[in-house]
This record gives sequence, C-alpha cells and structure tokens, in this order.
Amino acid sequence: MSLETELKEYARQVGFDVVAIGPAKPYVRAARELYRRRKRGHHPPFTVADIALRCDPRRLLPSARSVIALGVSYLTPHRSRASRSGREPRGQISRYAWGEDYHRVMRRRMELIVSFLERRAGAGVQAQAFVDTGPPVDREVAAEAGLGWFGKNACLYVPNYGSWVFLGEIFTNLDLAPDPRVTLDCGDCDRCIRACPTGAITEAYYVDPNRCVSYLTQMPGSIPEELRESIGLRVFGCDVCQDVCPWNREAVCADRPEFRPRPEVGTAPSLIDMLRMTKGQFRQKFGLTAAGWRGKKTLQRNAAIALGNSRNPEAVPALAEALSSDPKPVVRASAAWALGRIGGQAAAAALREARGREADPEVRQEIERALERLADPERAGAVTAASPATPGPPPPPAAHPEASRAGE
Ligand code: B12
Repeated sequence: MSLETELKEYARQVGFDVVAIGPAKPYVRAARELYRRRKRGHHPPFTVADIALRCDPRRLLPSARSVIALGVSYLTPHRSRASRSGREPRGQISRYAWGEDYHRVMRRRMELIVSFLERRAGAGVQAQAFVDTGPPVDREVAAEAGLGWFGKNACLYVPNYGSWVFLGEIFTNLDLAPDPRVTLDCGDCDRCIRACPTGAITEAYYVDPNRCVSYLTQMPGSIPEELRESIGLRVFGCDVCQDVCPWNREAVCADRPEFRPRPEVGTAPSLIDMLRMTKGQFRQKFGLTAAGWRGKKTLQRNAAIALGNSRNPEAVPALAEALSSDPKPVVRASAAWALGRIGGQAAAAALREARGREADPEVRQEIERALERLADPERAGAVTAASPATPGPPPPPAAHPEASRAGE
C-alpha cells in the first residue's frame, strides 16, 4: 500500500472525515486577497500581520514539500432553540461552538498523524501541524490541496459534508503524490449574500470582517451601535450564510459525539443566566468550547445585547443589576443599551438611577442615549434604522427555517 493511501486510512481512523494532499507552494491568490483586504481596512482579525509568512509554507517549514489538508465534520442533527419570549429568553450559539473546542480535538488528532509519519517514513521526517490559530490561511490550503472548493460566503465546502467542516493542515518534507482539485462552484445562487444579517458579504467570496456577525460577537470593546440590532439573539458566532446554503442541505450528518452540544450549555443558553454567570460558571459552561476563548466579559456583553434585542421585560431586573454593579464598563454599557431598547418604567428607572452614579464616560453616554430613546422612541428609531452605515440587506430567502429563527 502506498504511503498516501496508508496515511489517508490512518487519518480516517483517528477521526478525520476528509484528507487531501497538495504541493507545498506559495498561495498566490491568498496573498493577493490579503493585500486587497488590508488596503480596504478589512484585514482578517485575530491573524498574524505578516502576509508572506501566512502564504508560503516554506517560511514556516523550510524543508516543506507537501501539505496534508485535513477536515472533520461538525454537523450534528441538533437545532438551536433560541427564543425571545417567556421567562427565560434564550440566545443562539453557532454550531461550531456547541461541542468540545475543535482546536483541541484537531491538534490531538494531527499529533497522532505526525507520529504515524515519523513511524512509517523513518528518521528525517519533518512535519508541522496547524489549525486555525497558526499563520496558514486554512481554507486556501485546503482548496489548493483538493479538499474542497470556495462558496460565495468564502466558506470551504467539502464534497458530501458541505461547509460544516473544521480545517487543519500538516506541512511536511515528505514528497507525497498530490490530489486533484475540486472543481465545483455556486453557480448563480446568491442566497448567502442576500441572507447575511448585516450585508457583510459585499461581493461573492468577500466577507467584510468588520460587519460579519461572527466577528461582532468576538470583537473586543463595544459592538458598533448601528449593528447591534442585526445580531438578534446570537451570542457567539453566526451560521446564517451556511444555514441558507442549498449545498449544506445535502450535507452528510457525521454526528460526531465530540461536537454534539455540551449538556451544560446546549445550543440556546438562558441569556439571563449568561449575564449573571460567575467566573466558575463561565469556566464550567464555556471553558471547554470554542465559545470561551474571548472570556466571560465578551459573552456577557453579547448576552446583554441579545436581551435588548429580545425586547423581553423579564430581562429588566438582570440588566438593571448588571448596569448597577458589573465591574466591566462594556457590560454596563451594553446593559444600558438593552434597557433602552426594552423600555418601560422599570428600565427607565434603572437608567436614571445609574446616571446619577456612573463614572465611566462611555457608559454614561450609553445611558444618556438610552434615556433619549425612551423619551423619544421615534427619533431613536431613526438613528438605527436609517443609519447610512447599515444598508439593511434584502429580506432573507424564505427557504431556511433556522436562518429566520436566529435573526429574530
Ligand atoms: C479571521 C477568521 C475569521 C474572521 C474573518 C473571516 C474571513 N472571511 O476572513 C471572522 C471572525 C469573521 C470569522 C468568521 C467565521 N469563521 Co473563521 N477564521 C478566521 C481565520 C483565523 C483566518 C481567515 C483568513 O485569514 N481569511 C483570509 C481571507 C483573505 O480569506 P477568505 O475570506 O476565506 O477569502 C478567500 C476567498 O475569498 C478566496 N477567493 C477570493 N476570490 C475568489 C474568487 C473565486 C472564483 C474563488 C473560487 C475563491 C476566491 O480567496 C481568499 C483567500 O483564500 C481562519 C483560520 C485560518 N488560520 O485560516 C478561520 C476559519 C476560516 N473560520 C472558520 C469558521 C468555522 C468560521 C465561521 C463559520 C464561524 C461561525 N459560525 O461564526 C465564520 C464564517 C464567516 C465567513 N463566511 O467567512 C473555519 C472555516 C471552515 C470552512 N469549512 O470554511 C476556519 C478555516 C477555521 C478552521 N480551521 O476550521 N473567521
């Protein structure tokens, strides 16, 4: 059996769904696209700034000859039950953060593959593995190796599995036979572009990261006011552009136990509990998932925004409590915005009370704006709805139930 065949069999044994091999050569398109994005102020967040390093495997492993692209499906049959009404409004967590943190899962499995290569191909094997947080542009590496193809939402689609696939790669000095590229495309479908809640897919294959709801739920600081409403009930990540995709409706449901929703959180956690959670509860609920990496403060900020979007008066006591006593200004500021959005006497009283004692200038400003909105809802409505920075996308296609539920 050839090394390539053995390697692919072994990769499946250790828990990868797809494997493809490509040559270790510079990624010219990715470099061009990264420079284009940088010029427009759309450089992908959370990535290293050195574009040449990202796009040349030999800058990371000088002896690299081949690239092994790996993917594991995270699709499970569960659905998110986010809801705005009732005593416990519930937020939405996107699929990729329901189960065990994929970085840990993939790294463990890639280490096994590196050991396999060392055993099978002998001394002198060099190999370096990356997933997500490393410099390589994972989707470009995967596409060039023949693992899949780009959808217009910029996601990497894998035949049979759709885009619900985590990606990783191993650069190695072994000379391995490359696989053919996948030559599928989206045809004239543009559902993802039309469905994006913030209009972040500004053209096919181009996501403006500053507007992408996934980024908004992970960004540091305050979420720009004109985009808060579009986030709906989402508290971590966003799946709309994948949910509405016809390719994904055909996707095989691998239903891997490690990516099923963890019982501590489920797919739609109580927003009030999230806002009130302690450090220990945060660690226990989110510490082992991909939703935990930005910390407790970020999730609480998002819970406050989602509660505002729920417009559910049941949330007022928890928001008032956060506004009066949360030590983080960004959480207090988001709570003030949410109270202004829910409205009513109790919300107004909490805002007025906080105005008297709040020292942080940003939070004070949020309180003032929320009170103005309550005093003159029409004027406040115009601020968000007609903002030129928010060219509300056309209504999503009726087709997908999850997309509309998420945006509610
Ligand atoms: C930064 C980042 C983000 C940012 C920015 C995303 C972005 N589009 O750049 C934010 C926070 C918004 C984000 C969101 C998400 N992310 Co992210 N993210 C990354 C990260 C760390 C870097 C991405 C990057 O550098 N992009 C650079 C730009 C230039 O690439 P690009 O947008 O994909 O553009 C390519 C295409 O446009 C293509 N292209 C350009 N023109 C043309 C023309 C044609 C005809 C064709 C065919 C292609 C094409 O070339 C470009 C370069 O490859 C990667 C991990 C990594 N190290 O690569 C994960 C990664 C891309 N993310 C991932 C995931 C799961 C997500 C989310 C689905 C999470 C969620 N549910 O909320 C969303 C999806 C949003 C989306 N539609 O892209 C997965 C994607 C898996 C997959 N199958 O696609 C990755 C690969 C992590 C992983 N290892 O699994 N992410």
